[in-house]
Amino acid sequence: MDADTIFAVASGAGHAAIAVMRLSGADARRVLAGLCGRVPPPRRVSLRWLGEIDQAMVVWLPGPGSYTGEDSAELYLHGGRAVLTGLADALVALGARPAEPGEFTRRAFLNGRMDLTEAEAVHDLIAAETEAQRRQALRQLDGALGNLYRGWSDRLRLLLAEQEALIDFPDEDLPPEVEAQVDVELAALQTEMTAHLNDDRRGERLREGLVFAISGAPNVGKSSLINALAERDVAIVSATPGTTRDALETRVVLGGVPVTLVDTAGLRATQDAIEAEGVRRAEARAATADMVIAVEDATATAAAATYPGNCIRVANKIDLGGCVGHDAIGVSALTGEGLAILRARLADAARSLTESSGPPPLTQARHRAALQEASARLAGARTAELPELRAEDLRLALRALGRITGAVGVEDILDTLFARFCIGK
Ligand SMILES: Nc1nc2c(ncn2[C@@H]2O[C@H](COP(=O)(O)OP(=O)(O)OP(=O)(O)O)[C@@H](O)[C@H]2O)c(=O)[nH]1
Ligand SMILES: [Mg+2]
Repeated sequence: MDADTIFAVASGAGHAAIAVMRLSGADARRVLAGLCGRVPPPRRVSLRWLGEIDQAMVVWLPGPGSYTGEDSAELYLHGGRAVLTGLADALVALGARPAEPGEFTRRAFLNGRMDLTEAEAVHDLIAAETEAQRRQALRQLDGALGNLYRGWSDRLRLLLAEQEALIDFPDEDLPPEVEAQVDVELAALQTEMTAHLNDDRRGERLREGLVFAISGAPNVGKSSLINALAERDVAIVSATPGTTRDALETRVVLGGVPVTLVDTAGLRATQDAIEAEGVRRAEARAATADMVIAVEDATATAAAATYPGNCIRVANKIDLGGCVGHDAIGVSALTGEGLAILRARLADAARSLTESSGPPPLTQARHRAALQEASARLAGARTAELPELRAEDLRLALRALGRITGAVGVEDILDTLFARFCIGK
């Protein structure tokens, strides 16, 4: 166990009315007493002079019922730079050291206050930009995802115990129903895992945000459309076809989901090497986007390109007349006509790409990899010829599941996982 007592400013950087200093570790009581004399009663806000540094509200949070599980304290100070440096110097003089990013949460995990999915949710909640992301992180923080995986682990553990009994007492004939029952349960678990894995990456998409690429022929008004949707001047608009070369990005919120809109070069065959590179990039962005907004000119006769994935067709420049196909949305980036309808359609699309009903969705590639491994081991267990081999597959499946919640073998990933956190969390 880490014996250091750590501290960090948990509130945002810079000058503010109040700043929160956090302290945690075996020595927290002595350090706090050194700062403010008498340690206040637990979990009560008390006003204290911190030597000559500041007058602050102080909360003493003894372990194991604290966030980290260790003896901890929080101090609400005046948020000036000199106050915080003065306090940091005093804390170092008393034997504490500045915390690493995520170190409080890492200790909370190591002390069994939360599992890894909950620790990841703390990070996601802090990073959440939109309502839908916040809800997903909060649900995960509440243990929904961890409980799902632990439920599967518990069921696997029962099956493993039955297999082990079969290995240890091979002569005691188990009734054939037991064997059949094991296979039924294995099949059920595998079906549930497969359904969870085949979720179209909803949870991961919401966590990471979506990418919608605006694509189409030159001059149809793609750049005008991104400017209209983002309500700011993202891209250069001009009557010269082939204006946009680089892919330009801007973040918007649609249906509670963060969406990166990408404006791309107009698609056409060209001799110009720079424009050709733009076209190549445009095609690449459209191919990897979660959704393509395929723009065509309502007054032109040329049919718009078709895209294999999710696609919304938009016929622009309806202020000039022309016609709008039955599966396209008619808009004018110039007058704003039809844009509200387009926005609503895009919001619906963003929601339906990320919304999930039923069990909580998978939110991280790390979970996905471990679940794929667990699912493959289950498949192995179902076809294993010998009880010993079947038991080994079940053990490996359990291990893979355990890595998600951090129940087993995660030492190697903790550094990378917590390094993404803020200092003070
Ligand atoms: N009348 C009318 N003109 C438009 C509309 N949208 C764009 N334009 C004009 O069409 C021309 C091309 O617009 P852009 O937005 O630069 O088109 P683009 O698709 O980004 O073109 P490239 O970057 O060259 O592929 C400009 O002169 C715009 O002012 C519209 O809804 N109505
Ligand atoms: Mg353009």
